Amino acid sequence: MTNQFDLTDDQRAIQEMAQRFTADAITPHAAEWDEKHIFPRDTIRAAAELGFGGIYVSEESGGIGLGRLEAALIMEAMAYGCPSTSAFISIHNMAAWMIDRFGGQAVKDKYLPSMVPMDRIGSYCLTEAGSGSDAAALKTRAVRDGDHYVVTGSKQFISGGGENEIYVVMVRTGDEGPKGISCLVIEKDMPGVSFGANERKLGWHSQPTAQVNFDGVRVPVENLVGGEGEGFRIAMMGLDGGRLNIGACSLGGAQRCIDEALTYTKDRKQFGQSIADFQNTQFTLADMETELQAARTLLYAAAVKVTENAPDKTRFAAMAKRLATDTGSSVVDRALQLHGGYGYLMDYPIERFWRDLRVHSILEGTNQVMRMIVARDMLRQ
Ligand code: FAD
Ligand code: 2MC
Repeated sequence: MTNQFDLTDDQRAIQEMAQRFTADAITPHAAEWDEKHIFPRDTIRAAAELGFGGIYVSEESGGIGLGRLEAALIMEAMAYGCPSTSAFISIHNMAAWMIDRFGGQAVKDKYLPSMVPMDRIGSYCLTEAGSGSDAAALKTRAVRDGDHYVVTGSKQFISGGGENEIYVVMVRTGDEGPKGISCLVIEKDMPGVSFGANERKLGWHSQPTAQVNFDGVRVPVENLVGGEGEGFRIAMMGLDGGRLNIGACSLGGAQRCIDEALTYTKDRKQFGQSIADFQNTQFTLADMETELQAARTLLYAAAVKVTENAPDKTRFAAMAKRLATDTGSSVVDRALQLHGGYGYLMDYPIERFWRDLRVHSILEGTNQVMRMIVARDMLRQ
């Protein structure tokens, strides 16, 4: 990786620590996790020992209190080994941050001491079967009953569903639309919580995805994060950071595939020469590198804006997520082409990255929704 974007010494040290952790604890196992659908809880806990379970959770709450560029560097580094595991850790960070940033002291004390070390892992629950892109149309209902909310409804496609202990759930406490939505922390073991089957997916095999159901679940009022009606804004602010991290996971995966393609094309011989000697190969590699560096530069710039709470941070996070995930997938696709038939085999890692990165253009807001966010903001001015 040559683009260092004027990183500080501390940022480089964090990046190098995450790269070393990836080389030792992620890369050697990622193919097996993918093939056998292994959820690597021990490796995830080991990541938390480095502080990666509370990257932008404040130090007062036990996190390491870093900014969003540092988080992106960590996610990018871990995705070099396994984009699915890196993204899973990112989602936990988003959930923990929402509790830390918007929760009262009681809810923070109850959950963050076990979430930061990832003894208890967090899921983020916004999507429902009938409301994906149109997230503000969600129907899961929470009705106040004394000092509890009674929650009924169902969340679809939840990363970590059935495995994770903590669910940060967007529920309807008021009228239709975004202003009727609140954010509640619900535990796996609360009576009335149940899970659908683990979804069978194209990629992201190192983590489960499942429906999460709530049937009259009694949740203490102290588990409310932020005020009633503030849940949608909190969910969107969580996603400003989550989208950066998903983009960073695409950058890391694509970088790995560029490095694999460099090695392979120098080694592979056809027509009596290395395929790296064909100008088509060289031009392809040059475009892959150029486009990835451009996407990386935008993503790092967007991360700084989210850290600084800049007024245009949401637009930049959306632009960066769109560009990094589309570019990442396109780079990996070209790396696969350069591997010829071997790229299609599980003997090489490329096909796994191709499958894992594909979903990044869909989740945490589809890339069409990202364009919608950008254009709306442009037209508002
Ligand atoms: P839809 O909203 O039905 O979209 C279908 C198509 O229509 C898309 O191409 C979309 O871009 C397009 N479209 C929709 N509206 C518009 C519009 N206004 N203009 C133009 N095009 C439009 N959600 C969670 O809350 N938590 C999770 O942990 C989570 N993890 C996930 C893990 C996986 C593996 C997957 C696949 C999804 C996950 N999701 C999660 C859900 C994910 O965020 C949604 O799938 C995504 O937001 C899209 O919603 P949808 O699937 O309902 O598609
Ligand atoms: N930060 C702060 N506030 C925000 C915000 C942000 N990033 N985005 C929106 N808001 C506010 C907004 O300002 C408005 O408040 P007010 O009326 O006071 O001004 C309110 O929220 C409603 O916003 P919109 O009017 O823009 O709401 P709308 O319903 O039109 O749609 C849209 C918003 C489409 C951007 C949103 O529904 C969306 O992001 N959809 C995609 C869903 C998504 O990303 N799902 C991801 C699930 S998680 C996942 O996939 C994982 C893998 C974890």
